[in-house]
Amino acid sequence: MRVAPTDVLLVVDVQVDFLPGGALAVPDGAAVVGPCNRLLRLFPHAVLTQDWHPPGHASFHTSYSGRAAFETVAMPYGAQMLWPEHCVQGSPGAAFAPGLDAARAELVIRKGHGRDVDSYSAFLEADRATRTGLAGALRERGFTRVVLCGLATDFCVAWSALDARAAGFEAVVVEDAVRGIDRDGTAAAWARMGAAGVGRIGLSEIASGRTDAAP
Ligand code: VGL
Ligand code: ZN
Repeated sequence: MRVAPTDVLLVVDVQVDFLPGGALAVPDGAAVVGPCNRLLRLFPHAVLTQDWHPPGHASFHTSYSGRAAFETVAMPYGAQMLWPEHCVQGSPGAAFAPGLDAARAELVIRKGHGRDVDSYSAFLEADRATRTGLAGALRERGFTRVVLCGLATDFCVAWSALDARAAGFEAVVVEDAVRGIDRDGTAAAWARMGAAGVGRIGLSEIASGRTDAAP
């Protein structure tokens, strides 16, 4: 694919807590930083997401007595997977990965900031009713295709790609610029995305649309 002026890159949750050594480390998560930087150079427009939870967030197992990480609890909006405390607002773990070329991004969407509702998706919180405002922002700017990279394939990347489709955008995930938390979950996420019309592409298949670049 060639990058078009109506494309926007969505760099999902490339944050310290999702890298090796972080509170909710994604296996091989650091491997996405280089490819995401390459994409940040290729795409003239980029938005970053930042998982951004208050202390005592409803997705933390420590917010319940006798609950372990990776168990699920019933929330008013459905089943909620419980996680180790991660990406607490303003904490070092919530910062963008060191080395991520974040400066050029035009917009940062922070998500999961309400104490009682999680948000894997950059578009819609887990109650599936509260909008983040991203769809409106992208539409107002005239973007029609969302190209996704970052962490984690089976959670925030997949939910964001599916919701991009649901909101009427084309969506494409760059397969070598994402990593998943769980292997089976990641395979299932790719299947769901494929069924929803989310495209899958390799980094090497993306050519710059900039007129100053060689064809
Ligand atoms: C994520 C679990 C909890 C993600 C965020 O970025 O994929 N996963 N919070
Ligand atoms: Zn989170």
